[in-house]
Amino acid sequence: MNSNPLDDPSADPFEVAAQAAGDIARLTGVEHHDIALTLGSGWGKAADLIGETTATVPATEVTGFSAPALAGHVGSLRSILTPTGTRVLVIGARTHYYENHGVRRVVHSVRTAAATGATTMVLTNGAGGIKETWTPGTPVLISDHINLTADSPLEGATFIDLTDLYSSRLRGIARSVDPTLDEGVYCQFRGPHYETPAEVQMAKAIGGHIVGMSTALEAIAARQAGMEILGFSLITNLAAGIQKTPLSHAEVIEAGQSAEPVISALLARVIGQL
Ligand code: 8IG
Repeated sequence: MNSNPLDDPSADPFEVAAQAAGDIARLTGVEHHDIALTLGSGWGKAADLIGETTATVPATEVTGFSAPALAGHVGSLRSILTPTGTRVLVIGARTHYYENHGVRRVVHSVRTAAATGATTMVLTNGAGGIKETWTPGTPVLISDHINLTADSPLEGATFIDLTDLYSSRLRGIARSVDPTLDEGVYCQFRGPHYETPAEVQMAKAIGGHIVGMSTALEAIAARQAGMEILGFSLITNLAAGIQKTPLSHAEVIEAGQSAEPVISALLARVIGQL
């Protein structure tokens, strides 16, 4: 296994991110990116619709990135030039908290994106829905989050305000593209097990609408880096106990695949407006 500099507790994670940004500049030939986009399950096709991919880099060639844990999660970084001349860094290599590599590795892609110059961070994921009106395949905006991991990417006495974390300005732009977009509060659970029905009821009682295993820790790191954040969940299943049948990973993948063309087109149109 390759060693990862982020596994050395004495390493400065921002220095590692700066090195990673240097790798990206060298390997893509692009010095500066404007927008970063993390593609979660179901959102992968968006990259092809945003613009012209001018470089694709295996994540394993960039300092601090981990090999992907899941088949179907593309482990690469792409530099895309949009028709309006915006540079988008597409991150197809998310490290999940449940992989147990520590929170520094979870947020490394976000810190790297900031170090490439990106000032907008678009985070997407596949997730479970608590609102019964959301059928599998529904894309929703993230309006806020509840971090149930009991962890933070911030180290030491770093007090960061999280008001309007999921930018109401950017949500407004997304809704101008699709006025039917609903929104909800995302609860990040640790995973990798799905919730029990009782945990889903807890999430609902404390104000959650979406349950997932990513994004919240990344959003905190993006805010720390000064980025403006837009978050999208693809509801691939109703959360446990909300739907009457057991959750299966295969069903989740299938719902993602059938929704992918529609939501990817939506995401590409939104990116075009940012
Ligand atoms: I896709 O129902 C997907 N990811 N925690 N719960 C959690 N994560 C998910 C779910 C879900 N569906």
